[in-house]
Parts: sequence; structure tokens; C-alpha cells
Amino acid sequence: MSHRFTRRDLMGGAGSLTAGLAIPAAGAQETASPPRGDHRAFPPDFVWGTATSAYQIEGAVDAEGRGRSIWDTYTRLPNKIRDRSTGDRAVEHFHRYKEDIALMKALGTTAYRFSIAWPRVFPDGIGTPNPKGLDFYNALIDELLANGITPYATLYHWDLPQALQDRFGGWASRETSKAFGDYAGYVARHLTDRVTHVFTINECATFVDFGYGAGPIEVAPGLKLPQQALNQARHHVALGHGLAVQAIRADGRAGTEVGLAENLASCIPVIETHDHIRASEIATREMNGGYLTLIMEGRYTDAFLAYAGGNAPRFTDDDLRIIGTPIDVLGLNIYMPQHYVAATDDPAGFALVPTPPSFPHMASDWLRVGPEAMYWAPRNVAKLWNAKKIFITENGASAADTPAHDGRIHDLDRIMYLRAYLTQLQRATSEGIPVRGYFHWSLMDNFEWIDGYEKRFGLYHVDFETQRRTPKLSAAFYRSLIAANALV
Ligand code: PNW
Repeated sequence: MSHRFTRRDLMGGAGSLTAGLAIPAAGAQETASPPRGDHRAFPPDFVWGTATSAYQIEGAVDAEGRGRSIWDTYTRLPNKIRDRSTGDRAVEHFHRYKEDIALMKALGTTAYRFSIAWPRVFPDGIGTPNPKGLDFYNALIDELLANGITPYATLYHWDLPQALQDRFGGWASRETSKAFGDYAGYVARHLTDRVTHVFTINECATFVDFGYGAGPIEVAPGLKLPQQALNQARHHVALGHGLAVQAIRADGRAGTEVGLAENLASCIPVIETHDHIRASEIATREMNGGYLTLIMEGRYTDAFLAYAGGNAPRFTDDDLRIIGTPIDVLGLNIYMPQHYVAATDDPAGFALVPTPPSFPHMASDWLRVGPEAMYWAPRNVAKLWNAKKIFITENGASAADTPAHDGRIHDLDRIMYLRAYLTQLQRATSEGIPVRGYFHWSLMDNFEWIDGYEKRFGLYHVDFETQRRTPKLSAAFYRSLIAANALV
């Protein structure tokens, strides 16, 4: 009888190396199915979508009473944005949203993740809402639904009302957390009749650490706070998330699914053996102590507090209770392997393996290619916190995307990246890890923060002068994959 070696057999301790090297005997059933699922197929109800954010695509920064955001300010500071651009015009999605929804439809996507610009809704961050503030989002949502595309809304994708920065120092103050809760309740009252999935905050770990601390890139407001103040800002963001979850539950339609979209520090076992896998679980919990672990467990880990020492955030038990309010859906933005992790004998239980300088990356220097992050991040999150409903809320890659003489964009590198990452996602779903959907970042090229328009992440190429959208080869790849609901 022939035996197909599963991945588990190959991971299994003594004797497994010889098993791994065994060449299947002639006549071995190459077509036999592995124990669960299929080699290439995704689950039948898997959700395929694309993702964008307000400031990166909308433009129309003065339309219909929108207030200023910290990005309007930041893009005007000298030497911040590489090509000295702004999001004033971006890709004119505010005016071209119907055309853009047609692009989503052409891909075969049935879901779209967008963000709502807080300063459109509350021009001063708090106080009186702008009566026209939700007009655009109402029109967008209706057009999506008319085209069979389910809207997934994010409430905060980094465009804080400037007034909150000026008055309170932004997230350095818990006044901003409270204002965010109020804004979330207002949006929930008006949109959850049609929007069934709401994400509170996009990537706490990126915009706080890079906007108030230091990182491989800088984002608005571009401050460098001392360590205690930075930890306090982190705490206020987590608190803002918790207040928003409670406000959406209180003011939104019953059954609205609420969560956040976090760029967790993905921790990959250096070698897929028992001890390193265990180390990657411990590391996932500890390396996300500032946000995801805090939000999922409603407490700071002992190691986090010990490491922070006198710089730990000040908080109350009530804060922790609010922060730990259970969520319905967990969004993971997965671009790269953050850490490769090895087992050690010391009390921490894991060691971070340094990344060699030759490690491959995409057009953005920070975007290292490590497709197995797409397996280990959801796998560890599901194991640690028993997450029942995970979405990949972002994944994608920057590429050169130079048009050929006929205008076509043969972005083979993006396809390579996608195929590799989606192969790992399929590995996860076929093992029963509860990932329910995937949103590609991004639908179309857009304003890539400090890289301005110099880094392209779209499935559609945008000529930023004419605003013409052209599908790249990766759009054809994604369309075929969605049509097959399987790797292609
Ligand atoms: C995410 N890093 O940002 C954001 O959610 C998007 O708005 C952005 O356009 C997209 O990824 C591509 O950059 C990140 O340096 C930016 O590690 C930088 C990093 C991670 C995420």
C-alpha cells in the first residue's frame, strides 16, 4: 500500500529525515488527495476582494466640507514625501468611484475594503458632524451593493483630523481615544444598515510606531516621542479601538461584525520542527504585546511590562476591560516575515534570528519576500487566541511596473510574490485555519505615503497625469485565481 507523506510526517522527529528523502515508489498515487481539502482549491465560500484607504485614493480634499487631516499637513512639510507629492488629487477616486467599482467587478471580486476619512465626517474631529460628511460613502456603498460587492469599512486608516493633533497632541492623549469612539458610533448609526463588517483601526503597529516613534519608514505626524509617551500613545490607540468596538455594538445594527486590521509582527519558525514552531508561538504573543496580544487578552504580558519598566503606560483596570472587548473578526495585514524565530533554552523561550542583508525584497526596501508569513501568522493567531474568523485584510507588493512599448505591464515579480503567498494561504485554509477571505492591496496604484507616487502596489496601473487605469498582468492572474477559486 502506498503512503503519502504529509507535512506532519516530515516534521515528526527521529527518522523523519530519511522519510523526507524517500523517493515515492513507482505507481505511488500522485493524484490521491491529502487528508484535508485539495492541493490547490480554497474553501467554497472564500471571500476575494481588494483594499484601499481614503487618503491614498480619494483626492477631493476640499470637497463637501472635509476638514484637514494630519496628512494634509505632513505632505506640505519640506523633505517628507520623496516626490514632494500630496494626496490632494491622488487617483481621483472621489469622482471616479463608479469606474473603479467596474474595475473590481472585472476582477470578479465580491468584497471591497475601503476606509472612511474621519475629517470628512467630523471636520474638527469632535463636535458637530458635517451634514454632507457621509454622502460620498453612502453613494459608494450603494454602488458597491448594486454591483454585488460587499463593503468592508475601516474607520481609521491614519488620516487623523488635524484639529485633534493641534488640540490634544493626537493619540498622545486619551481625548483622541474618546473622540474616536464617538466618531465610530456616529458612523455605525448611519452605515451599518448596509455595511456588515467594520474594522476600527488599520495597523496600530505601523502608524503609532512610525508616526510617534521610529521605524523603517516615517508616517504622519512624524514625531519622536520619548519611550513613556510612546507607550502611552500605543495604549490610547488600543483604548480607542476598544471604545469604538463598544460604540459600534451600542449604536450599530445588531449582528455587525467588528474587528481591527493589524499588521502583526509575524514570527516564522526558522525550521519547521516542533521546538522552533513552539518558539514562534511564544514569540508571536510577546512580539505583539503592545497591540494584538493586549487587545486579544485584555492585558499586557508580564514580559512587556517588565521590559517597559518605568516607561510602562499608565492605565486602569477599566481601560483593559474596554481594550479587551471581544471582537468578531480579526483582520491581518501580511506583507512580510517580520521575524524568523528559533527555540532557545533561556527563559524567554525564543530567539530572533537576524535577517541577512541579502534577503530578497520587492520594490519597497522594507518589503521582504517571505511567503510563509501567510501561513504562520494566521496559524499562530488562531492557536494562541482561538480566533474563529480571520481575514487577510491586506497583502500585496510594490513592483517597478514599467509599461512595455505597447503599454502593457508585465509585472511577473508581483505574480511571483502573489502565487507564493497565496500558496501558503491555501496551505492554511486546507488545514482548517479559519481564514475566511483575502483583500489584495491594492486595487490600483495610489499615494504610497512617504514614497508618494513612486511605489506602485496596484493590480491596475494608474497614469497619474491622465488618471487612466490599465490592468497589469497580475490583474489577469488574480481574476483567473478568483474564477477557479484555486491556485493558478
Ligand atoms: C500598509 N513597513 O502600510 C498600509 O496599511 C497601507 O496603507 C500601505 O499602502 C501598504 O501597507 C503598503 O505599504 C505599511 O514598513 C507600510 O513595515 C510600511 C510597513 C508596513 C505596512
